[in-house]
Amino acid sequence: MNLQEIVTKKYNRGIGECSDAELYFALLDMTKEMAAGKESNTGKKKLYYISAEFLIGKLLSNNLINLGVYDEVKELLAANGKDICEIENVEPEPSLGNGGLGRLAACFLDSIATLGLNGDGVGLNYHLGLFKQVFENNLQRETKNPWIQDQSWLTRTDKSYQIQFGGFKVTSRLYDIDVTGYHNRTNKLHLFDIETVDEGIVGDGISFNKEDITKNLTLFLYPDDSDDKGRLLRVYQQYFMVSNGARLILDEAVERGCKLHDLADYAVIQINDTHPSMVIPEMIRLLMERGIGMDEAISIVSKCCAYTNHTILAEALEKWPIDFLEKAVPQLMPIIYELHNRVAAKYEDKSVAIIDDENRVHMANMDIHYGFSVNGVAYLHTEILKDSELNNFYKIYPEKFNNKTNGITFRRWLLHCNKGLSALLEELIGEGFKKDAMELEKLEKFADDDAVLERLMAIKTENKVILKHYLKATQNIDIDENSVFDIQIKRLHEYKRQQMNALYVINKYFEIKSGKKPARKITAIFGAKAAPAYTIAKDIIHLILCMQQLIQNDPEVSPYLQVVMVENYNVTLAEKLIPAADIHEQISLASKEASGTSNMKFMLNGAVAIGTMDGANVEMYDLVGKENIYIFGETSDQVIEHYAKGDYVPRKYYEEDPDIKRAIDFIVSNEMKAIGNWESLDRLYNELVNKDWFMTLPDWESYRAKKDEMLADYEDRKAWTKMALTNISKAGFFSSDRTIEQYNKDIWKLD
Ligand code: 26W
Repeated sequence: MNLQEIVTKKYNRGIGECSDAELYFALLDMTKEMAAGKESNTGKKKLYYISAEFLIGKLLSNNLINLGVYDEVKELLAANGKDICEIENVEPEPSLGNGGLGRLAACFLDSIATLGLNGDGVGLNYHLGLFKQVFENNLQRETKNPWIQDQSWLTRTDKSYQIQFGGFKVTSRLYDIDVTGYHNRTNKLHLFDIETVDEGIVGDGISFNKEDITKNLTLFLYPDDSDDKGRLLRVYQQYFMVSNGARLILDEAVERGCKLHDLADYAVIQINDTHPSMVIPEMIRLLMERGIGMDEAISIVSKCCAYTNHTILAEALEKWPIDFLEKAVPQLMPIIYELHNRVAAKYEDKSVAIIDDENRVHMANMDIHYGFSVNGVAYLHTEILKDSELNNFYKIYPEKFNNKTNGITFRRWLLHCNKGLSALLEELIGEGFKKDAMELEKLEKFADDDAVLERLMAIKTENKVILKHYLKATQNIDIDENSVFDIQIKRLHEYKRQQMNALYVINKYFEIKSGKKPARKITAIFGAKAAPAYTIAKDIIHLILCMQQLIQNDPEVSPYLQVVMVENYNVTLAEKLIPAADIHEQISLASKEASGTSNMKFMLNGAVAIGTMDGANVEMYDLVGKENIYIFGETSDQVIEHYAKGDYVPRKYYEEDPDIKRAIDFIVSNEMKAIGNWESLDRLYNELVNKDWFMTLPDWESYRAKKDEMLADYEDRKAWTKMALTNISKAGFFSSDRTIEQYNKDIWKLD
């Protein structure tokens, strides 16, 4: 049925007489119906991408684009006096992810379907998602983020399993979301849930009884893991996810004619970080339940499972205490012991053991021994894994290690979020780039075409105005489109160094006060959520929000500098912020950011990066050349050496560089203490002067100099726009279609 028919049937009215919400639900029905009509689930071998996060973003526009009807629907709505953008605003954003890892999973699903590959996602249906961030008194507060409505993208299926935990059982229910490929097939995102989940147990903010598993299991993504109860709940969630996933995989394989002995010909499982690692022992257990011997079960599963590592931060590599596993999933322990014993019998080296001397199970170690592939997510990251973090494993299994540099889907991060730029590109280089991203290189021949540069500039300004109106309407923030937009959006983490950017802002504040005014107003925009128990990260948010208030109220400074921290940064906001950026900040401490993916989105949208030689910035640098990116700071080798020698002393920088001292002292100044929380500001001050684990201070001077250089260069508007054009033209490599082709060729080998 077309939209008109659906609207008539559903509401017995014309399109023009419907509310935006009614039209959204009608479009939801239409899209689901169209998606159902597409090919899916063909091929003998199937990929299962198991992930605790799928940060899918709003789906309406993207589905309309991928189904090839966006323009048609937009025009039909317009002819009836309706604005498709207003209808998009009605859609709640599913908050099923946290950061890059979850968004990557969503981009991958889009590319898998677009390339026509047989592969589905498997995850959990968190009712309240990741928390919603609200600011109060310049502090982050967490509240729940309900997103599921009576009518939604979720389709209830009749799949249901009994999942056994230590001492009790739960019944699962599978919900599916269609994943529409761009002008191609439809795959599925399978989200498991339990029917006894009870949103009513949530009290203030995001507090709830963490021990009431049958009621809380699928309430939140990453419930606060600062205490044992929260961590134990995560084990329950992870097991629930993988046990359901493994059963689904077996059921589907058998349906396709698999005899279980040949499971590896029917299924390949990509383990997205360690959160789904229990799928290995669980799959072994299920195969044994079905009559396969231990040796063979281990061998089969080892041929099915591949592991992706997304971090080298030791604290993010999960290690579950045996006590937790004994309590939550006792049936897995005999298998985990067996897997451990086999490794221990072969390798004396304790660093490759599965169970350590403190009785903790190292999930990544299990993945590496009992999977056939281990990949990092950018060239540098994989090199660091091989050379240092996982070197002992690399020496045992060199053939398992491979790199798959991350990518992003251009459907969402260009066609959907930047319609002006997409239209210009189509006019200049044809439509080919939509399917073959490398065709963007054709743009390079316009690098000296003044008319094209003018139009690129105009599109950027238009996007800045769109952002301005959006922030005004949604957060009551006023920004000036004639200022330079300098944007840093990502999870709040010390290694990403939002604090360094904040110190730059403080320094600029002092410069302006002393009469050294920038050529043009700078708008420093931040967006970030801090994990609820990550105190210093919350302190950094507090600092930024206090600076925002302080500068806004200072008539001497506010004409030249503005700080904006957007509330509840999410995919929807990213879609507005990225097309509007002039400068993007990719300033992690070299060696710490596995890849980064916002860097790719900004590049594609014609922003210029300031960054360290870290993650995918390294490949970006290789692609655009040193003239088109602003690189500063120590190299990963230098940083790794500091850690090895333990020779970094922040206080030395604080005492020797008067600008650094002035900026850090300002954190605890009377001006700041008049508006801020003393405890938080003092803690952050002490952290920077005495610890600074992620080495902000050594890079600070080169960062300041590089950004000043960049801001000066911005004033040559033509030369700057030429840089933007080059960035766009070289962004093709970062299409997730390329990434997925590589996964398929090297790891999945789907037919
Ligand atoms: C302990 C549980 C845990 C640990 C870390 C949950 C979630 C995380 C992160 C949010 C994981 C994450 O998002 N990593 C990011 O993955 C991206 C995709 O590969 C990379 O681009 C980023 O560099 C990496 O930080």
